[in-house]
Amino acid sequence: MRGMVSLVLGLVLGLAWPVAASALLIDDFATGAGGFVISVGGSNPAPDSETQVGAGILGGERALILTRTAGLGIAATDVSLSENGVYSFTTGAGVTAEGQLSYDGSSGPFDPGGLGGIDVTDGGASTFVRFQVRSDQAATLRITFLSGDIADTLFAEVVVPATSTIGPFQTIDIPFASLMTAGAGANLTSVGAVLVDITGPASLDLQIDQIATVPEPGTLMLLLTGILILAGGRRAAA
Ligand SMILES: [Ca+2]
Repeated sequence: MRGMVSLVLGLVLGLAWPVAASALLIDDFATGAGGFVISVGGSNPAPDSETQVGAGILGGERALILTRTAGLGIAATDVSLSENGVYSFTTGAGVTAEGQLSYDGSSGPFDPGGLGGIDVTDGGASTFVRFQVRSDQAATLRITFLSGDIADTLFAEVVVPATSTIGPFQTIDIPFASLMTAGAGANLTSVGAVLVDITGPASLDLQIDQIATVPEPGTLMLLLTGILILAGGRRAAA
């Protein structure tokens, strides 16, 4: 009986541990470096974009998009491999822009079903989407999940507090339960595309270190405690 309990415990831990520990990485910006600058002059809106590929990116590909919306100075965006990979959004004095990271698994036109139905809940293990982000001014991050139709989404908007682009990254956790619905919503266990939008004031410098879905902090310890209590009870009974 004790051998059976150990076997069952081993199987449960073997199944539960990697799911809970790994979470689901959307992007840590450690692959697919590059970027571009929207230069001084011209007219607005001034859009530009670049497709970047890498093994660590959800769907293997990200589109880096930036649209200058006011001011005729510089706006720039890039992914740098420094500091374990960082996404940067930068606008000059008097310049505002809208940044977007698009994950749809393809380099063609945006495909709201392009990822083919990814379970961003990790089979239910992940209940939050987590940003590691820092910014020199308050800015707005919006994350959008789509399941095949551009009009049907789950989304959330959060304000990134002004800190610094030199200090540590801030952790912002958004519970899946707090996502808002547009149209018919989306299915988090069958996601076809993920969008991250950045907006803020002029002269904004914002950086993202990582985007992932994660278990609620403490969930793993509760799970292990429950398993150990269960195993202990069975052992006592045997
Ligand atoms: Ca990173």
